[in-house]
Amino acid sequence: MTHLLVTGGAGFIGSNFVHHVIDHTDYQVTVLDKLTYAGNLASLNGLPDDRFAFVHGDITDATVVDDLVARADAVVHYAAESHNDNSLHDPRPFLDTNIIGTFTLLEAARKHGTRFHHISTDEVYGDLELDDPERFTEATPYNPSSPYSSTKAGSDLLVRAWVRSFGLQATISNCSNNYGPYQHVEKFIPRQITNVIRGIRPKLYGAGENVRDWIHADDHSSAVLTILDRGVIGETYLIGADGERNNKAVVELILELMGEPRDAYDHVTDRAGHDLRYAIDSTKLRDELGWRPQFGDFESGLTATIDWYRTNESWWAPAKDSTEAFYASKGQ
Ligand code: NAD
Ligand code: TDX
Repeated sequence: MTHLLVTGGAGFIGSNFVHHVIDHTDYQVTVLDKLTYAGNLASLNGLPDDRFAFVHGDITDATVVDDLVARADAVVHYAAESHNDNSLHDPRPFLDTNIIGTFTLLEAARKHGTRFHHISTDEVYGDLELDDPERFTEATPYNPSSPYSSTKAGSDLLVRAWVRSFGLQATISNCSNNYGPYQHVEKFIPRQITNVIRGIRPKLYGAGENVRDWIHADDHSSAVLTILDRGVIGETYLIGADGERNNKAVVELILELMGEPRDAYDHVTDRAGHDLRYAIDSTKLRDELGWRPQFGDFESGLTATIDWYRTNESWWAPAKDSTEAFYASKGQ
């Protein structure tokens, strides 16, 4: 039986992966999570005691990390400071967790010869023009824009160096923007859904022309499990589901699906250095490992996500007022 150590498993995507693994394999899972503002134990409710354990700790703590990595067959590394806007306000935790935390895990995996899968983002490739016919591939040069994406790029390069220099048994995946239940209300889609529920007008940065390539978190999890099981050591795989949409269209769709006028939103101060467009070509993952996304229809995925936020207010309400106060202080 395989025993996975999942870092950041109390976050949005990490918790989705833990549920996915429990539902689709017979693996054991241990989560290591610091429970920052972004971690929520309620996202891990309902997991079986005989297959799941939670450890409260920091991935920069070499003692805790070494002990847990020694007992795992594979590490799946999700833990990160993940929000661009926070990284523009206070970059330091991004360096600590994304760079030093990843380094700490890599050293433990090297020492114990443990299989390692590193979760990363398409943001490491910078951004594309709106009319660029090319999309990101595994061969696109790194060109990150924000403190967040530069620390994720740095962590990817550390993994590559540990593979080449020390023979670490590692793979990397870079995924596009995720949506679905259990996402923190600081992020674009849940912020706008919970604003509408609270009677606050949605907030669009700048003109809203920026394009994101949306994928349901369930599809991200199935892709990561595929790479963990069948990926070639040393390889990078891009994960995406052909879900390009501009932000204005997404806000208008949320308003329509929630029964509000499509123009009932505000334009607010744009994000500094705001990436224009992300777009993923996931041909390698599809052709070489046979992975396919299951959520082809963004509108029905979004409808189910809206329903989830409507019926799970107790999960997100504690973070809502402080998140909006932070944005208001930035004119956003
Ligand atoms: P999240 O912010 O929802 O969750 C991050 C989790 O990591 C939280 O549970 C937090 O408590 C934990 N954590 C933070 N610092 C830690 C530390 N020092 N030690 C231990 N735990 C710590 O993030 P998310 O959106 O679920 O993203 C997870 C991963 O996926 C990140 O690596 C992110 O870069 C990557 N990713 C996210 C997206 C997206 O759209 N959200 C897309 C591509 C890749
Ligand atoms: O209120 C808002 N209004 C708005 O217009 C917020 C919060 C965001 N936006 C815009 C900015 C982006 O163009 O929406 C888009 C999405 O914003 P975020 O949800 O903050 O995501 P993004 O910056 O694209 O990064 C996300 O995808 C890649 C995740 O947060 C990262 O962790 C992941 O690496």
